[in-house]
Amino acid sequence: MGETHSIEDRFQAFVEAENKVEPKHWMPDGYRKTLVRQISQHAHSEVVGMLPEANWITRAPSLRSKLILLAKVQDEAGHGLYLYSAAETLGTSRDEMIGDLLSGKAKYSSIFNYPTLTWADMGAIGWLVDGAAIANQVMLCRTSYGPYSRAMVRICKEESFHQRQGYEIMMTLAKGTPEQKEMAQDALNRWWWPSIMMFGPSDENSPNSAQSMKWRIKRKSNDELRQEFIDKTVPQAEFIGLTIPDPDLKWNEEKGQHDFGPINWEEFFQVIAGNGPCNAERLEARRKAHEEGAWVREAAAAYAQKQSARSASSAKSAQSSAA
Ligand code: BYC
Repeated sequence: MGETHSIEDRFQAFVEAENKVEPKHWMPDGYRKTLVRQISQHAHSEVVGMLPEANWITRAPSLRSKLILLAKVQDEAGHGLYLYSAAETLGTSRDEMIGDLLSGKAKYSSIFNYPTLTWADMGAIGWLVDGAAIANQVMLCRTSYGPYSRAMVRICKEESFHQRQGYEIMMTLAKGTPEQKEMAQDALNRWWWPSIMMFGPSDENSPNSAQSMKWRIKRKSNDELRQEFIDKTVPQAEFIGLTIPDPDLKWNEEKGQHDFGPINWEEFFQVIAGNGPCNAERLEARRKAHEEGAWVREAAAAYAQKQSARSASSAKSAQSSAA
């Protein structure tokens, strides 16, 4: 008689064979819960992430830069929508997820709790924040949950445009007047460490990583991705003549990667606990937008109801004329 395998074992073998899990498949409760947490937090990050950049749309220095920034911010809204849709396939409603964001229960990326003080911050966000997001999201294109993985493929294409948009701003400022170069350097100084923190706590302090790696939700660890991002970004800074604000940063020939200085984890944990420089302001802006959008949701619901009543009554009359 052959060995009997539990349904959990079969699920594990299924993901290890690089199959994609689809909404109608059986999955462990923990797998579903982890995905709803991660995908909804990812969606919230896209939507909250629109705020620091939207702050500069009216002040962009040219029509060209305004158009590009506007398109980028709209892309982030689109990413939020794909991601909420992917999370909804797991059986949690969008209303519930948004409710958790507005009540402060759900997290969103720590990075969006920092202020955008100058135009150079638009460059630093595109270059560093979108650059970090790409490193994480290229890995997530291979995640085991089908709808999440497919959303990531599309999002990554747009993110690479965003990263270039940011780097172009930094390059222009770095080649500009001494004041412009200083502005670019100041933005790099302020955004570098928060961008490094975006990858999450170090592997030994990451409670969700081991299980997520086992289920192939995550394919690389927080520290691996952080290292990849640093190694890729350091030469980009050198190329435009800017200095990464880390005196301990140096190439380690033996390891074939950069060594870098200590991360201020106290700051990171404060920010994700709601005590960052802009947490209250960001949530307030989202709550206001949600309240002000109530009429749109009501109108859409009333329209949907009217349409379904209309199609129900036409189906009924078709039935009675057939009879
Ligand atoms: N910020 O066990 P860990 C964008 C939380 S938006 C806040 O390692 P996990 C863009 C973590 O949630 C891109 N919280 O967790 C948009 C967990 O808390 P809970 C956003 C963080 O899930 C607009 C706890 O710390 N990208 O690109 O295995 C304009 C322990 O962590 C953070 C994504 O969301 C953080 N940085 O790994 C421009 C990517 N890090 O939930 C750009 C998708 C950790 O247990 N998410 N925490 O209470 C992921 O890949 C993973 O969730 C993470 C964390 C790598 C972030």
